[in-house]
Amino acid sequence: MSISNYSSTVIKYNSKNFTNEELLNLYKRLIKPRLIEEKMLILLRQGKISKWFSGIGQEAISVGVCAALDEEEYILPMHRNLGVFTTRDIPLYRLFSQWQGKMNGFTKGRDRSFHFGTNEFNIVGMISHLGPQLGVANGIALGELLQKTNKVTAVFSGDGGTSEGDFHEALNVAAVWSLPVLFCVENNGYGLSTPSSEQFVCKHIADKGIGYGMDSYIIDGNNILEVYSMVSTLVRSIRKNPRPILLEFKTFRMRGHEEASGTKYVSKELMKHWALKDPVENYQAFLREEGILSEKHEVEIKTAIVHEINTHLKMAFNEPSVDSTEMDELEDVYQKFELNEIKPTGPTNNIRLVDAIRNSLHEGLQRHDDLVIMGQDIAEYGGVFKATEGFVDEFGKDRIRNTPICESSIIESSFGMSIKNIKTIVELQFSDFVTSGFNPVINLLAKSFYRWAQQSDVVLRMPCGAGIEAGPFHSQSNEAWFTKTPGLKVVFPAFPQDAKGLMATAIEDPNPVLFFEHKALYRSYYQDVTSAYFTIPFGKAALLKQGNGLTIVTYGMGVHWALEELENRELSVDLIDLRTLQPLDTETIYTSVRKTGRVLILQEDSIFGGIASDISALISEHCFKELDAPVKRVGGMETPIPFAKNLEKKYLANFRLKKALDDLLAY
Ligand SMILES: Cc1ncc(C[n+]2csc(CCOP(=O)(O)OP(=O)(O)O)c2C)c(N)n1
Repeated sequence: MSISNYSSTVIKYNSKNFTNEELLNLYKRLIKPRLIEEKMLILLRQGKISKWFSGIGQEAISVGVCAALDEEEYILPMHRNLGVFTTRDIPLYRLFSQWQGKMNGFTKGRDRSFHFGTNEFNIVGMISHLGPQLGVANGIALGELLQKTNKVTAVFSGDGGTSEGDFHEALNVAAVWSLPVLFCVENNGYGLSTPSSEQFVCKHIADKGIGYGMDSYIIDGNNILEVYSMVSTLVRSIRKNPRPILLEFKTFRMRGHEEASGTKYVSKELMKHWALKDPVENYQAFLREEGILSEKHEVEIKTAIVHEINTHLKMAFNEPSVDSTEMDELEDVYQKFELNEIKPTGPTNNIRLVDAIRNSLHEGLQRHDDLVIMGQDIAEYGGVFKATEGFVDEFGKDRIRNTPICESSIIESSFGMSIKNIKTIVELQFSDFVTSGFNPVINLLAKSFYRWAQQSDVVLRMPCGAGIEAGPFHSQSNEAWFTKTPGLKVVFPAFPQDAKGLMATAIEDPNPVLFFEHKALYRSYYQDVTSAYFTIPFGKAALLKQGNGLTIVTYGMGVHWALEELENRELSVDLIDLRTLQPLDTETIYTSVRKTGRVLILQEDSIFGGIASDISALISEHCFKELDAPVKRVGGMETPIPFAKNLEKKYLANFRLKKALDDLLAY
């Protein structure tokens, strides 16, 4: 613990509007993360904690921004923002336990360092990918706006992080939707080892605000009073007049990217220059010179904080290492959900798949008066497949939201809305375009419940499938990209009645659901669909035909191909329509295969790495002795999906179905 030896300040402070008590409070807040870090560096060298991203030299930003917000206002820090966590007064032992992967942390040992969120303290921590934070902040801010809370959301990024597409998308969406978000960019000169000059060429990051039609300001990030005053003024203004603002805090990273990586690539002169601008030392010196902080008081304050640190460290070290059962881990992948199963009864209407989905969405909007649907062209235009036609007139623009073309940001926002307990449905215009929002699906929606018990109450609508001569980017059946990721549910109905009931369940389920809708079935297939509201549980396949000679396992368009093929044959077949792929109804599959001894698995997607391969492996493991023939998989060719009719026809699985069936029966 050092006592300030600065004789005068390099930073010029303007304390005109502060009382001495306020100035001292900020001082206590400012030195706390510094003192914790000094301790952490020792522990790191002793191998007692893992990786550390130092915020030394940047504390005034975390502390100043956080102190300027109300405690109920969400703040989304990055890896160097210890000061956010301490300013929100999280008990230190919980932070220390988090860093040691212990139970008193926030992730049951499942994630490290600052990778956690806590609604108790209105903090949402980052995922490693940096940029998604910005889109999540938009979702929270949209939630605040719709709930009329007059609250601001603040989110951090480094200068390096601003190069990510997420940054551009988030600022654009926030501007278009006038979201009350404070985008706080800490320009500390480097992204890992890459200097800002190799990251972007505009003079200031704040200049980017102009491009998004957004006010932006440059703030001396090492001057706690400037940070606090500016941010306080701006948040007061945003609360009254919701809009995003971009702030660039000029600062410097005084230590390596992480402790192990060093600072060799930074010149000594630059280090010296910024060392003189140390935010803690300067502020201390200022308070001393102004007679606000005596040496005795400084020692008292520091001694109290060091005592707190040591006491809480002891608590964390005394806590046993984390351990758990396989069952405990598996149970925390999905939020528990008891479906209120409502059976379909009453009159029916002969309608198409797209009508059934529209019907179910409409019921969802009526049943949940805060449910929001977002997607490209879904409002006045009604969506490219017209699934949401007319909704905007009935439910308004707040709930039926056209989005800019930015899948990542919108999916990140849907996660943010979930944090505000608002259900969202996101329509991907074509399921192919989910690649542009892949990261938040796989890393935010899928993993957040397991990591910090945060639900992702989101349905992603995925119009998919081939047979419409639309080529490689409008025809994919990409469900297997998601069935392999724990934390996601994957639904793929083949019939209008199932689509309606499964969509109703998807809306109720607080877990992230990818809902695949085959485009070629939207308008081609009619069925008598129950008019009243009903639900269909996930994980229950439908046995469409029963027989003893063979089992066909399929879903989506495959069901219709199988039905067509069976029309021309006298065969005794169990035909299983899976309906949901995650959860998968393995019992129905095993029971049937044990009875018939022969199985063909049919999918539209190409075979390798698809769900048919996993089902095949499961059957081999569980029904090997009952099999009379090798498991047969039939799927699309191992090529991208071609455009021209004849090529597409040969690509598709039904082209090979007849022969595969013959081979299997002849075995
Ligand atoms: C998408 C992604 N790419 C690369 C990385 C590896 N990475 C972690 S932090 C970092 C540098 C970030 O720089 P900046 O945003 O300026 O923040 P700083 O570390 O300087 O605070 C990099 C490249 C990552 N975490 N995520």
